Amino acid sequence: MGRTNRVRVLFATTAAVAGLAAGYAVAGWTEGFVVLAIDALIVDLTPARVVNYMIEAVGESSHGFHLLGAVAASGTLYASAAAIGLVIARGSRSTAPGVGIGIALVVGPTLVLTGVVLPSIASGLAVGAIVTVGALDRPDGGSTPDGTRRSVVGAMAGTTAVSGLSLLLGSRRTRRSRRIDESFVDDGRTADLLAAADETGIESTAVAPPVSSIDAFYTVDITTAPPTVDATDWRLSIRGAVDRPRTLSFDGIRERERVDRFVALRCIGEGLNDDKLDTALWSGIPLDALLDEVGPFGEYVELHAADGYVATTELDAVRDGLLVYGMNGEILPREHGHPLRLVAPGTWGKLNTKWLTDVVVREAPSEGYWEERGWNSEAPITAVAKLWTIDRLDDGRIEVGGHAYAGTRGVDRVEVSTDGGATWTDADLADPLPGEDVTRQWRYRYEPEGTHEVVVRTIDGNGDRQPAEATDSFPNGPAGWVERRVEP
Ligand SMILES: Nc1nc2c(c(=O)[nH]1)N[C@H]1C(S)=C(S)[C@@H](COP(=O)(O)O)O[C@H]1N2
Ligand SMILES: [Mo]
Repeated sequence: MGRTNRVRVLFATTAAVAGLAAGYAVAGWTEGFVVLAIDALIVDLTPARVVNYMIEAVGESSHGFHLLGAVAASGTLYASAAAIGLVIARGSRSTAPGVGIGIALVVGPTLVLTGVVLPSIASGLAVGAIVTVGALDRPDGGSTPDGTRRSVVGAMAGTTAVSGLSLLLGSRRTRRSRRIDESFVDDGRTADLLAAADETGIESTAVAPPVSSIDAFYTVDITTAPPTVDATDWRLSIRGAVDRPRTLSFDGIRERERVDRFVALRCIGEGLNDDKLDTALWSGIPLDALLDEVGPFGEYVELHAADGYVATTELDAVRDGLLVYGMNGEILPREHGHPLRLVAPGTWGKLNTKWLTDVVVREAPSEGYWEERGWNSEAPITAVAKLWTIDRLDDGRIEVGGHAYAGTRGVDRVEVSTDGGATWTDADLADPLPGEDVTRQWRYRYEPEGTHEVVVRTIDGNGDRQPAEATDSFPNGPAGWVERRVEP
């Protein structure tokens, strides 16, 4: 590479870093940040086979891979814009046209990708600034190699300093975007329900509480950052194959009589003993009542969301669902679907659409995000006893424990074997939580003898024992008995 080219690459790279930093400073970790917009595009365009493989092989951390791709793609975009600007600026008498083109090539695509004005302009100006510094350095116009080095180093040092500040501003912006200026108006009912739920808890220092805190509750998203939806502008539209389509506002929904219900969510793509299974107290309004008002004449439903997600199933599968705006007595947090999500007992997590915008009734079945990728939305929830904790007690005994779950069939018993499945004993169970689709804590204490295999299985409310046959999570959810080796 010639010296001029090398200098150009250095300036272009610096400009890209400056542009991304400026965008992050203004947008924070939201969909207004170009990296996350490109990331969402990558997720959208990734073939189903790859998405399924990543979920099974890598799990949630698979977000890291496409995020890396998104950083590379947005960096390349900004660096190319800067390089083109630089070439034009250096080739003409005035730097203005080159700088202008560099800015335009950043602002235009960023605006198209994110749809948000301010971060786009901030990125454009940052790239423009570096292009200006680069353009003022002209090898043919009297700049010495030393002068060039000084301006490259200056641009890089300046960018590093500004990037540090951007990190700070961006993370403050992220925090602000997570805070929701809505209070959950409650009459103390949720607090009473949560206190009563706490009472059902099993005596153990290791087993997770019966109701998961908002922070402990798992999240699964198709995008890397949850969308920011302002409840004031947001509307829920119920339309399609219905006699009287309706649009509801957030206030309109909150004026209706509220229902509070404990419901568990579990991700169909989780590993057998993973912890993408949690129960919370959800507050909202019954979907059924709204359906009666609109008069559906189709049997299928599409649930559309603000992040581009669509879930599809038979209407009857979600009819018992709640449209919720409250979680554990608080306003539904952004990562769990603010302002409104569906929580439908008896369904896998993926139908429980967050950031819900449209309920579209259909006369024929259609395919949503996961259905297009081969996952079965009608698969019954598989039964599971999770073996989450192996706790050594002070008296030398071992306590194993976890949560058991079988969808709306409920959990009647949990059986434990400490000899690899040869003999079985009943585990202690927590009192059941109120609710028809909830998890149940279990624990078992015993005197260990040497290295041994602990196996657990549940028996559901119908008296059916969890099948032993192991299957992958794709496409019907994970099955089989959880087994863990315990060292003395
Ligand atoms: N809009 C939207 N809704 C969504 C998802 C999503 O990516 N976007 N993920 C689904 C999946 S796969 C699961 S398991 C649950 C998880 O809900 P949680 O993140 O609140 O635990 O949300 C479902 N609803
Ligand atoms: Mo999921």
